[in-house]
Amino acid sequence: MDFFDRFAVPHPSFAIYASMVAIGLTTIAIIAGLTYFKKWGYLWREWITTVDHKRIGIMYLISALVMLFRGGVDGIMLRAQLAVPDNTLLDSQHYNEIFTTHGVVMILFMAMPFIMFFMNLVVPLQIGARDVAFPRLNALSFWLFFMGAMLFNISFVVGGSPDAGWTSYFPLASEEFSKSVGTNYYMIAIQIAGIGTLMTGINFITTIMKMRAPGMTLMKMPMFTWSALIANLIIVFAFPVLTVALAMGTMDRLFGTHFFTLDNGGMDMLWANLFWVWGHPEVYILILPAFGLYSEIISTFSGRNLYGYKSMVWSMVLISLLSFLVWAHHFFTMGQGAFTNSIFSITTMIIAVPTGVKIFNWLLTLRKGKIRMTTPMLYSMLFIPLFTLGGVTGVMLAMSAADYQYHNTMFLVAHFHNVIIPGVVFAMLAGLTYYWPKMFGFMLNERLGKWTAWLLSIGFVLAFIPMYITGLDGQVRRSFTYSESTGFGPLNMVSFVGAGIMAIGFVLIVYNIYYSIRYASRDISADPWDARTLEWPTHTPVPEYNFAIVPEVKSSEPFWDAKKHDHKLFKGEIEKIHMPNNSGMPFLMSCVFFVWGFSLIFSLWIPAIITTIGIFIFMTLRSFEKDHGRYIPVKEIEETESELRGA
Ligand code: HEM
Ligand SMILES: [Cu+2]
Repeated sequence: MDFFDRFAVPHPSFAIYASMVAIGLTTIAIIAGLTYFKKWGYLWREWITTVDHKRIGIMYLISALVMLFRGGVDGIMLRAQLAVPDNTLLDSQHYNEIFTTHGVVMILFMAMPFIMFFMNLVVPLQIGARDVAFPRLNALSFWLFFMGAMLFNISFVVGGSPDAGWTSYFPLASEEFSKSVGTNYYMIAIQIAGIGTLMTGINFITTIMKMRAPGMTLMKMPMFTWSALIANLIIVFAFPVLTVALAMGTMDRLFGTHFFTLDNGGMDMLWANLFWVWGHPEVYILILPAFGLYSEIISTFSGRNLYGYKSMVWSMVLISLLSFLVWAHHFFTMGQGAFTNSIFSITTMIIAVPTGVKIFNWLLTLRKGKIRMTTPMLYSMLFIPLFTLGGVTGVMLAMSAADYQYHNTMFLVAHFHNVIIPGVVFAMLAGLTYYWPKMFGFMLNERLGKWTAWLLSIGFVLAFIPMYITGLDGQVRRSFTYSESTGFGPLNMVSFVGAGIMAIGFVLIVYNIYYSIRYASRDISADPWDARTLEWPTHTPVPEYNFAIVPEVKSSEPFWDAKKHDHKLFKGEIEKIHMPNNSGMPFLMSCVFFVWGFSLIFSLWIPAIITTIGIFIFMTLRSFEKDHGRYIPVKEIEETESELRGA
């Protein structure tokens, strides 16, 4: 019995049991459906074993959308609990668990895969490449991310959720104060997903440096590719820190080491430092690709090239360097002294300068543009003022002396949602609408899309602006309730209504997908937006090999030049194309990682040792494997091409 006790939920409630039943029923329904429609083979051949960057991208997208809803439900529950004073909907333990999983899911399992989706889908196409540098590694990255996400998501029904915040500060996160296995899930699930991310970083840096089409010098790369390159450089410098911190945290929890404890030579501030040396750059890994997307969208729908290309690039380079020099602004009040605080105050504020440069470049692009107000453009227009507000409150937080007032209040919660929702989430939805026709051959409905953009914006303002006020008045974050006498009640009710409006917006996205699948015209060209870069002259759907003939590039907007000046993008003859073979190994190896992670979380040592050996066996097998891919013959390419042209 003792053995099974560990898997039980330590602090159960009706909602958790209901979720268990729902998860069980959904799983059975999916398995039954796949069996009934005989789709197992298709799923295995076309998706699970795929090494095609476009399909891997779509799998990232599906994961991100599912996680958006998981994290969103968490967010609504938090707001519902705070809607009225002295509410008893959730108790303190559940509130702790929910803000922790909300934060982790939103940042690591929703926003990250969304960014990975865009990088996978867009970068190879934009640089005129046929694939990424290491296609099989790319599949392994995805499956490791996926298994990490799944492992994290079963925590609340098997053994208990983490409850020490998404920052998991020690000593709170130590064995002593977080007794359930929840924080083990945090340490190990993020570890597995993080290894995948690190490999993506290496893969895409190599891809962008080595596989650009002839003529595409660095300073002729499209802006999204630039942003992806810089984000991946940040990944390669930041993620190893996370890997090490999580490994140390795991050892503290499982093996009784004392890296982060308060006795035996441990140092809790070491965790805070390591966490934020990764954590601050992490938010730039999210925001820079978002900036890249906005740049593509704003120049396309303004009908002109991006203003200040070079300053756009240099501002991103500068932001990436500065992102590593500001981490201590996350603990101004933890006693590091006035001099240290001043230094980090200043470095933080300097980031506003390159960011401001970008905002002005977008505005100047718009100024002389012929604007087409499509859904992606509407998101971009809403982004500029809303994001600027978030930037301004960021500078307020950067003043270390003033931070003693804001610290750990709702002001901070308002600030970072203010940056991340208009900055990152809007960019993702804009980019999703923009690239949807390239992926699936039909457009999302524009009317529903614009409704969504407005609902999300209005909901956002109602949900988060009141938090600035209650925060300045002293409402603390991560607290499950407050008393009537504080007077925070009415503003929190407004917040709850705003969160509800946002929820309607998110549901509308799903409805839009459903509606467009049913009713949207399939008769669209490969270039429905009249766009400017190399992803658009490809056929829709994009064939496996992307480009039958590799394009030749003369500027950062080769497709636009080709359309306006009658340049020929694709010169030369079709030749046989080398492509990698599918492989089940990345998936199977990731499954072993999943079991390995699960065993460690529950201290099941024998399976942990067996799976560790298993992982090394997979690596050994791979290194002896002789698979050199295959060639697609010219005849097959010609057939595919003429079929796609005809369609
Ligand atoms: C959809 C609407 C959303 C709502 C209603 C919402 C609501 C909340 C609330 C009420 C809290 C504060 C809990 C507390 O401190 O008492 C919170 C924390 C947080 N949220 Fe959101 N959120 C939303 C979207 C997002 C998104 C899109 C992200 C990131 C991509 C995000 C990331 C976070 C993080 C990192 C925390 C901090 C968790 C912690 O304190 O450990 N949220 N959210
Ligand atoms: Cu920071």
